Amino acid sequence: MTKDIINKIFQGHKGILAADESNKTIIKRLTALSVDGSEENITKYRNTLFGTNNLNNFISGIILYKDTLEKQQINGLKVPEFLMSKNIIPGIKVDGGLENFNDSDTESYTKGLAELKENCENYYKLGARFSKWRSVFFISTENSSPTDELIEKNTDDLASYAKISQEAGLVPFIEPEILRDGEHSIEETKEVFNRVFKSLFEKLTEKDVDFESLILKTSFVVSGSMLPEDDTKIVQKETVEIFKKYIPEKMGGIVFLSGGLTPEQSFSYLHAVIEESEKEGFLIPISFSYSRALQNNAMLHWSKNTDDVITTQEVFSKDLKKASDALQ
Ligand code: 5MM
Repeated sequence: MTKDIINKIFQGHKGILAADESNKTIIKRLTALSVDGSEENITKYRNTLFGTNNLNNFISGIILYKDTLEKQQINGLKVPEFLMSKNIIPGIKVDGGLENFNDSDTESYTKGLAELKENCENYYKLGARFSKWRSVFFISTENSSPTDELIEKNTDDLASYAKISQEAGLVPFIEPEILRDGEHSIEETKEVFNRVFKSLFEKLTEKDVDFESLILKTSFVVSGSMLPEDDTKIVQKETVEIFKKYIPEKMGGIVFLSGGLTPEQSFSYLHAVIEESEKEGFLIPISFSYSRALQNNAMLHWSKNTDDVITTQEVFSKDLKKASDALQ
C-alpha cells in the first residue's frame, strides 16, 4: 500500500507541491505582498492554486497544513476529497514547528512528537497518505552551529517520526533542511551534510525504519545565500557524492526543497542532479517538493488582483511545467 503511494508520487515526471506553510509563514508571505493574511484570503489563494486545471499533469501530491486538511473546502468538497478526485495524493505536515534549542540564538529543534501518533492516525482517517516532518540546521561558524548535540536530537526525532508515521500508514518525508542563510562556503555546507546524514541514517537503521517506504526531502549542497551563485556542475557533483555515501539503495525516493533558491536555480540544479545520478548509477527516484520555487511567481501575480484566478493559474502552470520538464 505505502509502496503504491511512493510509485504514484514519482510516476510520469511529476513532483510534490509544498503548500504546508504554517499560518505564521503564509501570513508573513502574504503581508509582504500587501495582502491581508486573513483565513479567507489564505483559503482563496490556496484554492486558486489547487483549482488549476492541468495541475495533475505535473503534481502527484500536495503537502497540506492541518487547517487545510481538516477544515477547508473547495467546490463543495473537503480538500483531500477534491485532490483525490483529481488523482492527487493529499499529504500533511505533522511537525509542530520549531522551538529554541538550549537557549541558542542559532539552533532549534522540532516540536510535536508527543501527539504525533494520535495526529497521524487522525490525518490518515481524513484522507492523508503521506506526511512530512521538517527539522532545520543553521550553519554558523561563529556559533559552532550546528552542534553535535543538536544533530543528535534532530536526527533522533526525525527517525522516531518516520517510524510512527509508517505505523500509522502514512509514507514519511523526512526533511533535514540544511539552511542556505549565511556566508558559508559549499565545503562547509558539505561538512554539515556529512555530519547530519551520517547520524540520520544510523538513527533510521537503529529504529528499524522501513527504507523502502521512506522519502528523503533534502536541500541541494550549495554555498550560503550571501555568496555568489554556485556553478551547476559543482552542485550536481557534491550533492550526488553525498547521496551515494549515505543513502541506501532501497530508499523509496528523494525530493528536493527549494530553500529560497530562484525557480530557475531550483529547476536547473534538479535537472543536473538527476543527470549526474543516472551517470553514477544511483537509481533512486528523484523529484521536487517545492514551495517557494513553485509559488513565488503565482503568489506575486495573485497579490496584485486576488480575483484574477485564470491568469494566476496560468503563471502557476508555467512554473509547474518547468519543474516537471526538469525531471525529463
Ligand atoms: C512551506 O514551508 C514549509 C515549512 O513551513 P513553516 O516554516 O511555516 O512550518 C517547508 O517545510 C517547506 O515544505 C519546505 O521547506 C520546502 O519549501 P521551499 O520553499 O524550501 O521549497
